[in-house]
Amino acid sequence: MITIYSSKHSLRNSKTELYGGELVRPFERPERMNYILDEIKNQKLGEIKNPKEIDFGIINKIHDEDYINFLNVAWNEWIEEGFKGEAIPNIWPSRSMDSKIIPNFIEGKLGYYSLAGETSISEGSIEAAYESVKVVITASEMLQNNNILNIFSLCRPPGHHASQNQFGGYCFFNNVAIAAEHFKTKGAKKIFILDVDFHHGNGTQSIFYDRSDVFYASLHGDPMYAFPYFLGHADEEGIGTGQGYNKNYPMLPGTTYDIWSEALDDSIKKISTFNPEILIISLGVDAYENDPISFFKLKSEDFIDLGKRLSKLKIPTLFVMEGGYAIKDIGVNTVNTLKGFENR
Ligand code: Q9C
Ligand code: ZN
Repeated sequence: MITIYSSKHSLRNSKTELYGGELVRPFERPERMNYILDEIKNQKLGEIKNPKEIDFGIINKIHDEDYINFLNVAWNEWIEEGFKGEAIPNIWPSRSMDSKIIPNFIEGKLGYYSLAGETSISEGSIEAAYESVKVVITASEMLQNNNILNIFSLCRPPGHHASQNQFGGYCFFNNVAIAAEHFKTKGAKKIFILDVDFHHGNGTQSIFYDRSDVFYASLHGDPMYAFPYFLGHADEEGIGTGQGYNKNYPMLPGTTYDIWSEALDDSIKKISTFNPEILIISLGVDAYENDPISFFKLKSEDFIDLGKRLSKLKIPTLFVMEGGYAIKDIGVNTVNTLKGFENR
């Protein structure tokens, strides 16, 4: 399997994450990629290629123009104010003051355009987010043009928490959503996005919630107990034309592979029935038993079986990196999934 990867992800190197009342070094850090690259070589997954230049206009089909403009200027506006730290949101238009008016001052804009407070914007963060989009679009084009059956888009920063108009959960642009839109513009009629990251992909769900051409299904920690808390319940099934094209499998703390794989098998039935031209996997490996911020109990060998079960579908598949924070093991867990898929 070919991997698309850009070393420019390291432009995203924020020093702070608001966690447990402290500012800690972010869980989503550049070194994550080194462990994955090492394991790609170790298990001889295949070639690693750089992304090509792309037309970033595709981002406008998923994200609102004012949100994109905000991301483009946020860091500069923040430092022009003379603030000493990184840009961390700290106030939101919440239930009791649900304003649609966008403030002028950067602190207000940060709240308006974010869904959580753990993701600090730092110098280079948004440049890295654009590079991540380059990676996923290059991978998508190769999958569609070169008559190959699978490809790995080693994206960083991740994307599935980013909505039309909000960043958070370590995500700025929704890479899988942009890829799905790309496939549509190139003629695909139906895309299925299966999200196996530990966290619910609230951004991806929200983007496609009213559409029947992009089916979104997710296996994740029950939002009663896990980030992003306010989306991802089992009764969220889509709206309007999108009714019946969204499926959530929230699961409880301590969930092991025997339970998790039942949900997986159910989602695989949904994929077969929907019969998409392209399958996109939001591949987070934070369902792993030793992940520091998650509560599922998948073992490294379970990821091989995950890949194997997905491969039975025989649908052209784009794997896109999302989360995974058990730093030393994310390489093994990621490449196990891809190898499990290849050795069908
Ligand atoms: N107590 C991704 O995996 N904070 N994002 C969690 C846990 C945010 C995860 C705090 C986690 C975001 C792409
Ligand atoms: Zn995650």
